Amino acid sequence: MQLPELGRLEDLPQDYRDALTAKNLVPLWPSLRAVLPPGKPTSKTRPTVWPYQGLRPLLLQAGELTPMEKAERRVLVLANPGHGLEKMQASATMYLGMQLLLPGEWAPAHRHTPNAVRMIVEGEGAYTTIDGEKCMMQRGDLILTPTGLWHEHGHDGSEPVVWLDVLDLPIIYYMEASYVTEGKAQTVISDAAGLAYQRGGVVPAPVFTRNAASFPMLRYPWADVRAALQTLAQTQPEVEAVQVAYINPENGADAQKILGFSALMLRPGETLRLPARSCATVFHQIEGNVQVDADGSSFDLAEADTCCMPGYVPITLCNRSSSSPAFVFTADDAPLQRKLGVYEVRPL
Ligand code: GTQ
Repeated sequence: MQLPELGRLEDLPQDYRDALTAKNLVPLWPSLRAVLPPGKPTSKTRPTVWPYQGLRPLLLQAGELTPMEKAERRVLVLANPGHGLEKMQASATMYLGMQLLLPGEWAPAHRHTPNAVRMIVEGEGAYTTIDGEKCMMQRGDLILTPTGLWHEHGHDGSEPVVWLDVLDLPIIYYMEASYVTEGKAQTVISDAAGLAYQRGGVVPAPVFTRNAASFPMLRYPWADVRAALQTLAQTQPEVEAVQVAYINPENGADAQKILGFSALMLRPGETLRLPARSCATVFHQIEGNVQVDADGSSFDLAEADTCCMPGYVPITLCNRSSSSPAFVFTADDAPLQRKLGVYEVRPL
């Protein structure tokens, strides 16, 4: 239905507009359609792809140009031009960065209000220590750094290590709730982070001292997630999407409170049509080659490539190989939207 056209700012006499401005007042009607567009939100989030082979040499160059002491976190931010590059946003809520740590380097301990996760892209021998739990980094692993927990990154290996940071920094910053506290190097309490939780159906439950930690599992090894996807594909061939969600094993809730994370397997030659959802979605290719189509854009993801798509558009994923499965990591802001009551799925 066509909405009636509303009065414009220019329709008002200048002296009236000046009188409003002088009293910090603004008429709603000239802006009403902009803040409440009919049917579907306007989105600054543009479909955007960041091919890894394009950014990798620049990230390695940052390793030569900027020592750790001058960077603290050596990161190239994957910024969405629709929001303006200087905003450092992939979407309204999501921040993406590729972080480089060179052998022997140390990214000092701090803690902050935004939640972070790391998806390891390449290299061996690096680790991150979160509240005393040392988490080794291997390609495809997901490591959580929930809000407020101390974390620092170290590297005992011999090759550069790169990982993808996904943070809810834009929304926390917008809320004027983003800040950091610097700290001293942590004492490692355990280097078997989360191992106690990596068995389906059972969680640690010592009598009397049941762990009520809100983030009991910090590391989700790719080998286990990949095996879960392959088992799902083998045992439930009729399932529409071979997909697993990263959850908190104590309570089955999303692994973190604001952003949600999942892994998808596309069977050889498979095309998957995802309905329009209100959340924005990030796709990161772990293995294989997937074509992502949405909102008039088409991205051919090679290994380690990352793209983001706005909400409210259907998305099609297509495994370009007819002989090998493809594996994709996804991040979205569905957990936040569900909590706020604005999450929607619009069936195809
Ligand atoms: O590794 O702690 O990409 O604090 C941005 C902010 C990474 C980190 C980022 C951070 C970190």
